[in-house]
Amino acid sequence: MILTTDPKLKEIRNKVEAGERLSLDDGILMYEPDIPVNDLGQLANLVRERINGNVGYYNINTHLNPTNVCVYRCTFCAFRADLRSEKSYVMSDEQIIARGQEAVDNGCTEMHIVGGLHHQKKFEWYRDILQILTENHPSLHLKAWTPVEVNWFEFLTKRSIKEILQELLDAGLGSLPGGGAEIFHPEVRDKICEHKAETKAWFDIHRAAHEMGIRSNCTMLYGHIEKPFHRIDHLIRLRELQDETGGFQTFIPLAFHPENTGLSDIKKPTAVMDLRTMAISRLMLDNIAHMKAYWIMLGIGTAQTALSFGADDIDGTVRHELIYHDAGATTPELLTVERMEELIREAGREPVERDTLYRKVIRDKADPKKWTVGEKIPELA
Ligand code: V47
Repeated sequence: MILTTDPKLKEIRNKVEAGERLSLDDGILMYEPDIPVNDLGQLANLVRERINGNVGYYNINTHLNPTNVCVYRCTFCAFRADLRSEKSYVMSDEQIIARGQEAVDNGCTEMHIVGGLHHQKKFEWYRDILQILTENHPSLHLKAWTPVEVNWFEFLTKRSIKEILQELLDAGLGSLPGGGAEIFHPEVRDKICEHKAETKAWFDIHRAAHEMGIRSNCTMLYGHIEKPFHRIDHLIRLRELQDETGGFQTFIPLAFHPENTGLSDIKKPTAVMDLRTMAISRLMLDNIAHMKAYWIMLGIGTAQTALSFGADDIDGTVRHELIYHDAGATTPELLTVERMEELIREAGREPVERDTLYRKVIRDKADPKKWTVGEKIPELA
């Protein structure tokens, strides 16, 4: 039940209660600083509970960043390195297989794989990372390579998006992660990640993936040089592709972490901005089933609170995360399943383990490292 609503939100509240779509102007209004974040939270919670009830989803996963060497110099990135820098690395096949083994030993269902665009590596190197993981650890779902990598593979191979995606599927690709979206509007994109996969390329790749039956996630990097208009424009562009294909599973708003980046003079977004952005995202993206509060990036307390501000998922146990930790994240490197469940319960939600494709995971009671997938979690009507 909604207890209070600022009079300026009356029309928006009526639309949300009636299940009507919010406009660009509605979105921009919700970012006005005098709009109480709690009122937005209550509205977003209404939508969240309508779609996902009282459940708080999580998964057991690990990250793999095979190299940090990257041809691009995105101003917000603290992870990338030049080939000759002391910080640069490239993982060997043996190291990658060992990471897969560690993931299986820890009961992971998913490996999240993204990395730099190494100018001395061919497409086949990226493809074969999936191949060797699939051959050695077939139970892992490989959520791998964003449109930034796929766009680079197009440049390297001169093949079409669908040919590339088909080769990746044949090598074991399970789904696409949501990264590389940053901010789509050229006024911002051209300043923070010039040359990197352009907005049209990002959408063409997700569209092609969805047409091939590959599910994907989507993100937005906020809290740097963008304005509310750019954020809402970004969300509406995602909503439009989702109307067309229905292929996005979850949206992850990503708060900018400034440390060690080219934008280190900017302050990290506050928890209030994080919660406002989560709530507005839930309200604007009426056709995407899930909203992730990525605890690594938000911090544990804000991620828990976000479960009442529109989010229904706190991502995974995570292990070996580098992108945020290189940029100053102070969150732990991983959380145990017990801790994840405890945090979700403490936030008043019922923890449910899901796999990457939002199917319930059923664990073997005698040996929790063994699991099978259960029913698919219903999506939007
Ligand atoms: O694309 C990079 C962002 C993204 C910084 O699909 C930064 O389930 C903040 O996409 N401060 C990668 N953000 C992470 C990502 C992701 C994370 C969790 C789950 C999923 C999923 C996807 O991180 C990049 C970029 O937008 N990023 N550097 C930084 N300093």
